[in-house]
Formats: sequence, C-alpha cells, structure tokens
Amino acid sequence: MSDRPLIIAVVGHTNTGKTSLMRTLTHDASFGEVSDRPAVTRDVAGIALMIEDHPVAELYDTPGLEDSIALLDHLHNQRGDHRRDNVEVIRDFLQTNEAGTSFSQEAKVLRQVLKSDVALYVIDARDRVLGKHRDELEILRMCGRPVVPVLNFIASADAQTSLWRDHLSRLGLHAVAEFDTVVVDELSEQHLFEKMRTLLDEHRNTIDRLIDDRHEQRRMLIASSARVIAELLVDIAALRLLVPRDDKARLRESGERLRDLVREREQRCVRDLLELHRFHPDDCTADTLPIEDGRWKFDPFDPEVLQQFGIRAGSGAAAGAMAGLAVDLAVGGMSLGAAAATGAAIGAVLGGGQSHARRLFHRMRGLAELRVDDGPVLLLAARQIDLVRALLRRGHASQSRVTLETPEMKVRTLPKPLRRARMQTNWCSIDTESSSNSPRPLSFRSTSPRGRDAALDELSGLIEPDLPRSRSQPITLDGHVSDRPSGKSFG
Ligand SMILES: Nc1nc2c(ncn2[C@@H]2O[C@H](COP(=O)(O)OP(=O)(O)OP(=O)(O)O)[C@@H](O)[C@H]2O)c(=O)[nH]1
Ligand SMILES: [Mg+2]
Repeated sequence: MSDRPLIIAVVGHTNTGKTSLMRTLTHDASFGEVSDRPAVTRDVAGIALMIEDHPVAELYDTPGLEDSIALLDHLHNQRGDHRRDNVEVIRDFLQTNEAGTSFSQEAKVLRQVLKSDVALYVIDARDRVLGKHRDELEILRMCGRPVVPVLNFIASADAQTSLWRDHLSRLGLHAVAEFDTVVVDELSEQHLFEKMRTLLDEHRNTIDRLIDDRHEQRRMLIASSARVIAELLVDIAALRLLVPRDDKARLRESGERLRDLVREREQRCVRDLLELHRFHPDDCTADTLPIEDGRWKFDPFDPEVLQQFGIRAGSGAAAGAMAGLAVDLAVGGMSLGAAAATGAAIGAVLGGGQSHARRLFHRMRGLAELRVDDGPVLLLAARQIDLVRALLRRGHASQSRVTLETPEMKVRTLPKPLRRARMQTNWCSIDTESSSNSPRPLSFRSTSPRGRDAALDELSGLIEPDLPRSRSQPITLDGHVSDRPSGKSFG
C-alpha cells in the first residue's frame, strides 16, 4: 500500500470534456475554462483531492491531443529497432526538438502521463470510433501506464456506448467508466473510482477512502440542505406583521411588505443552498435560475402557481395584493377564532394571570396579525426541495440553466413542526424592522430556543428523505426513507 498521493492524468482528444470531468470530480465549478471551442486548455493544471484536509490524490487536466496520427507516425519512425522499449521511445521523443515545436501540446500530455499512476482517457461517446482515437490509445499504451477509458456525454441520445465498449474491449481495455459531466448520476463517480481500483492495487486503500469520504460528504450535504430548507420554512411560518385591523390602506401596504420579506428570505435560502452545493452564486442567479430582477418568475403568492404545484390557493382567499396571506386576530402569535377573543381566553392560552391578559387584550384590540397562508409555505417547501434535487444531479461542469420543475406536493396541511412555528413569533429570524416604515412585530411570549431547534430537527428529518429522490417523484414530507438506492451513492 502506498502512502504517497495517487496521481491521475485526465487526457483525451480536444473538446471531449476533460476539464468538465475535472470540475465534476472536484465539485469545483470554477476550475479551468470549459468551452465549446476546441483547444481551450493549453497547459497542464492540477488540483488535490482532500480527505480531512489531507491531499490523498492529485488530478491533472491536460491540453487536448490534436494530431495523434502524425505523432504516432513520428514515434514509429524514431523507434528504429522495433524491439525497443515503448517508454524509452516516448522519453527519447520528449527530448527532441519536435516535442517543443510541432507536437508541443501532445508532449505536455505525455510528460504528465509519465508522472501519473493512471490516465483517464475521456471519450465523447457521441463520436464514431476513428483513426485518431486508435492512435491516441496506442500512444497512451506506449507510456506504460494503466488507462481507464471514460465514456463521456452518455446522457446524450447520440451516445454510442455499446459500440465503444465493444471497440475498447478489442483493444484489451475492459475497465471502462461511463459518465456525463453535466447530468451526474449518483453512482457514476463511485463506479469511476472502482474501475481505477481494479487497475491500481497499490492505491486500493486511498481509493476506498475516497469512495467512503464522498459517500459521507453527500450524506452530510443532504442533511445540511434539509436544515437550510427547514430554517426557511420555520421563519416563514412564524413570520407576522402587526397592523391596525380597520386601516385597509395600511393592511394592503403591510401585505406587500410581507410578501417582499418572504421573497427576500427565499432568495437567501437559494443563495445558501448554492453555496452549500458549491455552485457559484453568479452561475445561478438571473441567467441560470428562473429568477428575474432578483425574484422567482413563479411568485409563491400567485394562485395559479400554487395550483401548478398541486397546492390549493388556501384559506386566506383574499385576492390581489392580499392573495396568499391570512389576517388573524392579534394575540401575540397565537391565532384564535373570533369566538375566543376575550381577555380570559387569551389569559388561558398565554398562561398569564387574568389582569395581565386583560391588559394585553386591550393593547391588541384593533390590531391584526398578517401572516403567510399555508399554501405559499408548502409551495416554498416544494420548490426548495426541487432545487436541491436539481443541484444534487447537476455536474459542476454544467453550463445550462437550472430549470424548476413542478413536483407534485402530496401534503395538504403543514407538518407538525411548522404548525408549532405558527404559534411562535419569536422563532422567526427575519428582520421585519429593517425599513423604518414597516409595521413592527410584537413578540411578548418568550420561548426557549430549544423549542425552535427541536422543531428544526424534526422538520429536517421530514424533508431529508425527499431530497435524494428523482425530480419527478412527489414530495411527501413524511420522513420515510422508502426508495434509497441500494449501493453507496454520491454525485
Ligand atoms: N451535455 C454534455 N456536455 C458536456 C459534457 N462534457 C463536456 N461538455 C461540454 O463540452 C464542451 C467541451 O468541454 P470541455 O470540458 O471544455 O472539454 P475539454 O476536453 O477540456 O476541451 P479542451 O480543453 O479544449 O481540449 C463544453 O461546452 C462542455 O460544456 C457532458 O458530459 N455532457
Ligand atoms: Mg479543457
């Protein structure tokens, strides 16, 4: 077993997705330059794969092989005695003038391959098998390093996967990995490492640790994503603005303010999730998420949007500026029916004495609490879960927009922890006072932060099993892990 880092060279014809594979394997959307243009990567560039802050492997991106047919002819001419050792022939070539002139790109690749333990040979699986591929593989074989062909672009309808597999096995290359650097399948990364493991006995241990570490990273990513969504939902469910009940204009104005607070809070959640999943915030704002002017195109308060997600417009039933909101009798975060609106009833609920309750009752008389209806809260849950499902499958080389789908929402009522949050204004972390004109929330019931934490834990537990599911599956928020893939999975 080796203690030194495992060195991996990523090689292949130009434009086959080598830099994209680097981004995907390192989960780093900013590595190198990815472009449709050929010959974008001009130099070798490396990055370490870490486990607990220790580099255990080094991954090297290389320029594309451009003229392997001419290079192979050149190597054959240079060989002289046909019994000469292949690696020697390559080393001699690297000393020649041609290695710095006509074949300078190829020479950079070969130098890196000689320094590496294994070469990942990236193939655009949509290509036919051509002379250039055969010659590239022959040159790599001459370097005397194990080669793992990686069939890339396999999510494309034009991918010729079995044709390629057949061809590669005739060349004695049986450990072939399949990949798509844009649409990441949960198990494809693991399989790629497993293929390398079959050829690299000395580094078995490192590769096993990399597989386990990535599995654990993904598990933690899912748990943290669930927590970020739970924080959003608790904030929104507990959010209240206190407004004079009979002042229609103030009510309307506060309605707009409340909706803006919700939209801003959702944006914060999107930013947090993108950061957590290591996508660049610029990747996914206006151009890549369905967001315009910093807002989702789908307004969570639009009854049509709610319907699209299978959510009823809700009990607020108010139209226009008040759609998706509900107005409650103001009792400091406790919503009571009109029949219970007496000082005594408030006293019973708040647990204070009669006189204290009466004082409160008088203070609150004439005020109303404006809150977000259940429908928009469920909608926010549905689309943040959909966003995480999309991010979990999105390769870090992806250059297209994340488009939101409309997963079916099986849940019709708020889950228990959110119903508890409804009653606790001081569980809401949103700063409702940032604008001087805004109505100020009243919070006079102290609740232990532990109550909030327990609700967040419980809610995260309900959200978590929904996250790794496919985007077409309905959202259940029931905390049941029914369809977890059997193998270890990450992506
Ligand atoms: N759909 C899809 N597109 C991919 C995939 N891999 C790469 N691409 C796209 O293919 C193009 C080339 O990708 P790069 O990663 O720059 O390719 P490269 O091999 O590093 O190219 P050079 O450095 O120029 O040799 C980019 O537009 C990528 O977005 C894939 O698996 N699926
Ligand atoms: Mg490149």
